Amino acid sequence: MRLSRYFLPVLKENPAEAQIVSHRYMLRAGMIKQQAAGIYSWLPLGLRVLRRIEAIVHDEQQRAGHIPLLMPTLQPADLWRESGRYDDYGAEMLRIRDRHERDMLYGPTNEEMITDIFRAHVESYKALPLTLYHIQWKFRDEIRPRFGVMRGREFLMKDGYNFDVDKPAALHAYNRHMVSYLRTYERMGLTAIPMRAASGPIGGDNTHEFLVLAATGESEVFYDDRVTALRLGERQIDYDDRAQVAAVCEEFTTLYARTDETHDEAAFAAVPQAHRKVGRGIEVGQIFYFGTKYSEPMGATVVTPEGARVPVHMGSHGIGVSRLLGAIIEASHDERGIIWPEGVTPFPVGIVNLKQGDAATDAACGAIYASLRAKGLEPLYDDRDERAGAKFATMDLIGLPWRITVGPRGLAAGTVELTARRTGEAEEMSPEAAVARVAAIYAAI
Ligand code: P5A
Repeated sequence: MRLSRYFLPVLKENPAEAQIVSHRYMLRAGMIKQQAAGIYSWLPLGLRVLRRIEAIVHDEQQRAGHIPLLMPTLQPADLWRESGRYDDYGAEMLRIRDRHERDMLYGPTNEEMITDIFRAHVESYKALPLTLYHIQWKFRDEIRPRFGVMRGREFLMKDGYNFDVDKPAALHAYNRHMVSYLRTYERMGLTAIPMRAASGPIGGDNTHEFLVLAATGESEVFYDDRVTALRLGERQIDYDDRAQVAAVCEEFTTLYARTDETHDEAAFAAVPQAHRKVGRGIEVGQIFYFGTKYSEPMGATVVTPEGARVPVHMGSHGIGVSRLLGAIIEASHDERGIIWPEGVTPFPVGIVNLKQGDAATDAACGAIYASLRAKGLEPLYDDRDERAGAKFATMDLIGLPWRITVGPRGLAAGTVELTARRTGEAEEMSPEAAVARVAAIYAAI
């Protein structure tokens, strides 16, 4: 993408309404624009990151055997009357009436609708286990939307729902989600710690939240700091292997880690003092097992091998897709701007032309641009007629992990400069070597 032809409405000033760094940088980098409290347009740069995050979520869900579908944002109130949640959900639910006076709502979550789909089409235990998921906009009329996409009213969620014949099978689905979430967050460069939590309006008593530690997080968290060193890494997971999946969950949930809702002072006191930490975290996901809470009132049953008709055991599992942009920026930035991890960056590399209009420099930039694209890497090429300082400031603000700087002086010696955004380290090398290096970095992730 040539910056001269792109739409990147960067702000020079710090927007007054932004209280935390991720919100400030998302506005300044021209990623989002607020349209109403807690409701945002996704501008091109923000959309590119959102799509990258979605792609990782899809990839890891499907690796775990979960099946995508797409449910609508608007739902009939009658489904929620069946589960009993229509009245319980309260003021957070946006209620709408259509021209036929039918009660509708903008979905805050989809337990009822997925249960309706299941009961319409599934009869036998032979269809199980089954996990369906989608990535879809939700609306919750939060009383205090704030911090940009972090606590929006309209926000993008991945929500998945498992259907199993009995509790042990459903607990395996719960564990499978926990492990697939660990991998999902790691691919985004995040450490998200599963913490025992409270279930709220979703229900059930088995639930974990995934927290990214950050001073600006909305949840108070209590943890043994050895939990922050755990990594799934490259290990192979067989998602059908109940024992292996359960062992990973045990590894990640044995050390003390709880949100304030389930915090237990006595148990926390048993953590060696040097490891006992109190902090704040951003909730980037939550998983639930709630048994037959929806299947029973809504009649979602299967016939077992013994011929009995039983309500299915269910759970639901959510990732805050749009919130993740904020969480990643909170975890990865400096005083000049965002530092995207390679896994989610909007563009893999930026090209800065130090002397726009100089024939040799323009040609070298054009060649680098073309060869990166030929390798499937879309660079952001700053071909504007601007001072070098302004170009560097834009690149630093929008946070591309790598930058290739091209100028007449370097070219005379046959070199360009490859700079790492995170460390600021720069290396001179031939244009071909810079392209090869960037390609190798992205081939490895
Ligand atoms: C699980 C999936 C659920 O709704 N039902 C379907 C269950 N869980 S949850 O914890 O309430 O939400 C899942 C994740 O969505 C993100 N989230 C938000 N993101 C931005 N703005 C909000 N107002 C908001 N509310 C929830 C969180 O990351 C949460 O973990």
